[in-house]
Amino acid sequence: MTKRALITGITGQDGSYLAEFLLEKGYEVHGIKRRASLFNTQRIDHIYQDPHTPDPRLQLHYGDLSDTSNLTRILREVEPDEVYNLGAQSHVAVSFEAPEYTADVDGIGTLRLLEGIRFLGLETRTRFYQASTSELYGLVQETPQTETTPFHPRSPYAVAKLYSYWITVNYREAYGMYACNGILFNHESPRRGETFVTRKITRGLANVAQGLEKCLFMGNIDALRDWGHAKDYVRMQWMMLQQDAPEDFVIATGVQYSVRDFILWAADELGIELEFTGVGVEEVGRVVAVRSDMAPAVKAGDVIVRIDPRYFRPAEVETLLGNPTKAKEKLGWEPQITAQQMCAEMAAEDLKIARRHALLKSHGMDLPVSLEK
Ligand code: NDP
Ligand code: GDR
Repeated sequence: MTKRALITGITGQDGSYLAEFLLEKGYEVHGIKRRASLFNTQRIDHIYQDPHTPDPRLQLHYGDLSDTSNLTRILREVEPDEVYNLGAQSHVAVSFEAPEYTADVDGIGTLRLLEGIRFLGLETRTRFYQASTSELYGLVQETPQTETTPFHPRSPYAVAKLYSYWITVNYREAYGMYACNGILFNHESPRRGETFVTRKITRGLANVAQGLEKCLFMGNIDALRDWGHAKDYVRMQWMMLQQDAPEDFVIATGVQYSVRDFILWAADELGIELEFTGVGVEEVGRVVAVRSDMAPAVKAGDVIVRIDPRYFRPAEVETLLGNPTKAKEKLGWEPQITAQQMCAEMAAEDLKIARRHALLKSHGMDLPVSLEK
């Protein structure tokens, strides 16, 4: 029997990798996409199938996590074996600006799905994965963090995700549903949204290298994160739904680096030797030497990284480091891509894009480069 999966957030970073993964496993994949005034399916266009083909294995439904009747109707139509709830307003800094919307989508949205499954009598058939997050630990109580480390969320995003974590546990305990949380630490890829720190760095430095931007403006570069690759992490999301009994798992690499480290790696991948000097908001990243033709627009002495306090958060999560022992021992999961390898892949992809832009520019076709607002 072909299994059917429903993915909320299929147009996002994880949704796109998970959809690829499940299609390769032979699943029929349904995804919820939002109506937008511009196309928003770039990450899945390569696996999209013309709906006129007979029995397309990837089907998209318009919907929104804020819309109960829409979610319930989609659940009824699809009758999924597995639901992956990846949809969210997923940006921590933005959640301080839109806290109520974030609570609705990232918190109550999860309840809407769980209730929909129950209302339709699917609770014994449908397995449910909740995209929980290391942001739950926030002000960390223990290092490294495990499945039993207490939570202390530090943003409206994390507080909304805390609700989702517990409502998932509650539906498991109250109704015997196969529902589980993956507590995932930061994971990135060339498909990462442009305003998350890793992608902002690789994209920004590639643009600087090619002369499309002058300088990269950063927030707290002392922040420490445990970064993995999204491809490794979506595999684990699927594995968590294939067990005999539902359980929650921490997914992390167990290795921690600073944002500053990531900037230095990305610069190095672009042939730029960079050094940081100064302290606090006066700290700058200055070019020491340029070692290749990848960065024709920069020269020794240029300041290409500066601190802009607008990117500081009202409450910061300074340090996160996960302990994935349970996932390794119980599920045999091992991350295969290191943070440095991932950074190299991201920098190479962003350099390709920046080179295309620079080429167009040199022929008088000046495409606007979106900068972070
Ligand atoms: P992205 O921001 O790349 O993707 C989020 C997805 O959610 C997009 O498809 C987006 O649609 C969709 N979405 C946003 N708002 C709504 C809404 N109101 N209704 C329905 N869909 C909506 O996130 P990631 O792929 O990186 O993360 C996937 C999930 O995992 C998220 O829940 C995130 O919070 C969580 N998480 C992520 C981690 C990470 O490091 N990446 C770590 C831990 C947890 P659109 O494309 O239209 O914007
Ligand atoms: P995070 O990821 O908040 O951990 O949430 P992000 O990449 O946004 O920030 C990581 C750290 O870098 C610091 N930082 C900056 N961040 C951004 N975005 N822009 C900057 O200019 C900048 N300068 C420094 C941040 O302060 C922070 O400490 C991500 C999201 O994917 C969540 O959805 C997910 O739940 C968590 O990871 C785990």
